[in-house]
Amino acid sequence: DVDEPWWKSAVVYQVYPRSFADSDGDGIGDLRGITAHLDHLADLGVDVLWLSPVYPSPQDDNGYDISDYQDVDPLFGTLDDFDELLAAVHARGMRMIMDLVVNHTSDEHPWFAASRSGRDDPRRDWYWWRPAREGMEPGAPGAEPNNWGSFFSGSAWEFDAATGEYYLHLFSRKQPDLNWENPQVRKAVHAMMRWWLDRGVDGFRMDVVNLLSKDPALPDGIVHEDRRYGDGSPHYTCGPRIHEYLREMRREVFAGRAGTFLTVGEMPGVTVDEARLFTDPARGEVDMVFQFEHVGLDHGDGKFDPRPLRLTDLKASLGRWQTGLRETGWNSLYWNNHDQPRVVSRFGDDGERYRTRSATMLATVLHLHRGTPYVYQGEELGMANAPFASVEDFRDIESLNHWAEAVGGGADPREVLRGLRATGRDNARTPMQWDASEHAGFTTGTPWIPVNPDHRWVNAAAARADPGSVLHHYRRLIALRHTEPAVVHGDFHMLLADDERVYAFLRRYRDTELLVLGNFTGEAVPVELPEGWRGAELLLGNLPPGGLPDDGPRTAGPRPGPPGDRVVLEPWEARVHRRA
Ligand code: ISL
Repeated sequence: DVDEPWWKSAVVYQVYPRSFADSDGDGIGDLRGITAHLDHLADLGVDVLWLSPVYPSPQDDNGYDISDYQDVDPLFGTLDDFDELLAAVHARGMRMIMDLVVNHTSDEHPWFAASRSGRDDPRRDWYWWRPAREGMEPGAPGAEPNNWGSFFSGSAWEFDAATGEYYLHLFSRKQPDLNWENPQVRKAVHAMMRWWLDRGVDGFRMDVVNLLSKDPALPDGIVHEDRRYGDGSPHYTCGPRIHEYLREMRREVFAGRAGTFLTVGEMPGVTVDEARLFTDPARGEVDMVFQFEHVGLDHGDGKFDPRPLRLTDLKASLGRWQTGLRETGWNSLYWNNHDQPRVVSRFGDDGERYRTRSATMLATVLHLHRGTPYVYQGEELGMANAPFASVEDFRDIESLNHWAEAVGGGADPREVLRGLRATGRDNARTPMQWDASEHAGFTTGTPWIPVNPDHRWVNAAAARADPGSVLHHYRRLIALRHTEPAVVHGDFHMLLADDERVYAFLRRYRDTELLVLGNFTGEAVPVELPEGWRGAELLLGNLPPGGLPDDGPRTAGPRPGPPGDRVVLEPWEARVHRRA
């Protein structure tokens, strides 16, 4: 194992700065706020902090629209504050990775200002400029260069009257796509990355990095039923030159550098087969990817048309990723990030009775898979979706644009609101809940988005004081990864693939075997144990150490193993058994 990369046994914690901790009372989280709360991360035992964007930005997409790659937005502080944070992270033996957002810049980035200034500007070709569709009046309805829709509703093209052409934006119109075909663009990005590494950062989480290479012909996409725009994704997802770009980046940025780095590529639409290529160490592209299959299983006709998850679908999907990257490559494991609704509301039960139990069950199942787990701020407290009452409560451009387009197109506003409440990204963006005080200890001012009222009972201070809290369970899971080699290196074998209620699998490493069981329902469920697990040690479970109220007395600490070949899992119970 000594030859294995360090990040295989690491756990990453994502901080979304705007919502983590506000040190100056302006209602927006900042770098000094993060520095002041680093012991929370150190106590959890995480190895890496992933910092979502803090660069200067008009904040059209909360910082994923960057106007200067080599500075810090005054909202979040200064470069000095950044250096202090980085030093404090390192002083605690942790590493820090930056968010690298280079599929697009802000339209207020000087590169784009130059590019838009005239058709002959040397930077014109740094972005995707195209004339109106053949034979159509520039700027007229339907004259866009192709039929692609944007991720944030509407066309992916914006007409620029000054030069009479359109520019491509897969996200908001304030996020023009960079043209990676141009070698100068790539060189500029590489130089910027080296600048951050020289400053001491330990790697990058690469935003939508599998969308960098577009088919330069930019062909129309297929228009699915009832849709206004075409689906351009086959023409930009894992496009023709993507592997070349990533290998070049690795070579130009990391080669010959002392230190140990982590790169993780965010890759919507990536398949297992592509991911194996991206993460094959011999190819030198990225260390791991974020795939999206398991967080799309409860989407219907798009993400804002939620439907119930079928557990068998989840097992089939995650199981396929485990198998697909078994020999070559590596998985990242996540339920949550700043784009996803809260997992306890989504796949668990966020009511008072089963919040802790279901959040710890979900954590156990995820963290016992093979791969590198990511914890998103507040997940370790069991933070839940926000009780948004109307569209006025939302801040996110994706949700607001979707509302305008859907309601404008005649959809039932109550249905649209139902979709936003279930999957809107603001669910993940309410402030971190530090304590039970008015604004949850997040700010002394007025938070940019209201705190979740459940912070009165779901908060870090209360969790710290309660050994049965979600927080302490995450701490135990992270510690287990650091002490039990089978968690990191064990192979993965799915059990009960057809069971709609229980998630079960084996991990095997040398002489150690782990059996993981998770009840995905609020009812007691009997389970037939596989051969030979009778009486096996319970390494970790999520029932209260003192036992259930009407369950008879139990001693604290590990409970004895299951008595027979059949066990009954309590509602939302999780167990990790070990035998050697
Ligand atoms: O949540 C989504 C919209 O349905 C995702 O498709 C999301 O946009 C996608 O995961 C890309 O996310 C990343 O890039 C976006 C940014 O808005 C997200 O916050 C970021 O994580 C554009 O930079």
